[in-house]
Amino acid sequence: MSKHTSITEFLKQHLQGEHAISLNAMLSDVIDSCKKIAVAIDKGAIAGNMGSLVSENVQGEVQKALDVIADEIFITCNQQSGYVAGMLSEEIDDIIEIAETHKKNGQYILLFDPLDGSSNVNVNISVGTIFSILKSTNKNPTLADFLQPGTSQICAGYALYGTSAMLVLTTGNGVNGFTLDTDANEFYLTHPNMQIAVNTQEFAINMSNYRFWHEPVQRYIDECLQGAEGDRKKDFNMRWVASMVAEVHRILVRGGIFMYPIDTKTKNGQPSSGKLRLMYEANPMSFIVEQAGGAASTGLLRILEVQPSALHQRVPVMMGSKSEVDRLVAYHSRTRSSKS
Ligand code: AHM
Ligand code: MG
Repeated sequence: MSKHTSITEFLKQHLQGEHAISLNAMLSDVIDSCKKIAVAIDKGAIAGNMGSLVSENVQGEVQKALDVIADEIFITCNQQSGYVAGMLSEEIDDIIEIAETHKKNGQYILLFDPLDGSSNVNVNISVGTIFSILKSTNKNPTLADFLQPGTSQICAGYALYGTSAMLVLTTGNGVNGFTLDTDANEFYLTHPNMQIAVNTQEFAINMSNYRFWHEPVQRYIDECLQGAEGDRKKDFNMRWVASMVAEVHRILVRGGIFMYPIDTKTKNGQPSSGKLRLMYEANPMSFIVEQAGGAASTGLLRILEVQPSALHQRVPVMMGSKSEVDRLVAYHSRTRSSKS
């Protein structure tokens, strides 16, 4: 018997209010899918799960990239509770409709990135799954039902497939982290009431984009790099895993700031609006970060208050220790007011 509380027991004890029964059923399916994805990741190349394309191996067997496998697992498992009315995946352009037989009590929308950081798969570095749950007013949700701001989320979480597999969750009442015991095939509460340190000396950003950033982000990073000799009067450390789940998890454990800002690059002739997706990356992670005492901003707006206009919309992301996010927001507002 583990001395830790199992996630099943924890949810039974802690979920309260109007969503308790439905959330319990939905989270049980989310948990199952994350366990299955963890197994597929563990097997890696042995199961032919690597590579970046759906392809055939020499025996003519179909090999699938892990992000396709993770997506299929997540979609299949999460139709079972009967509470999900519609889904949105990073891997699929359109809304995923749920068969009538699967939505007896369909009142919720599940949004997810089945395998975030998947460029890390072939080099055996941490990846994760991110999810967000919204209430739907409609049993057959339309685009308008999906386009709710992050403040409407009733639950968000991520699984991190790292040195151990972990599941981190919020239902708007703090953040709790669970570690997968692979022998028992159960997650146990190992990180209760996670809190982000207010002050930090660690930042995460893809430095290769420096010349494309706007001035407030360049200024913030310049000051971090100047360290003890500069205005910040302290040295900073830098990390970049290229997996948002791993960066946010590190911030929950030891503080720091993670940024994927807007830049001056263009894609298909369109100006950049950041790399990360609002609905199933930025919003769930912002909900978790705020619930752990941190902050999350685009630089100009609280991420959770951004009104979505498209399912796969991208946003600039700055999240983590509150004092650092506040500083970045102040740099952005100074630039804005000096231009007006
Ligand atoms: P993905 O959803 O296609 O994996 O992309 C999101 C990932 C984030 O996890 C990570 O922060 C970022 O992309 C890494 O970007 P870069 O390739 O610039 O390092
Ligand atoms: Mg992603």
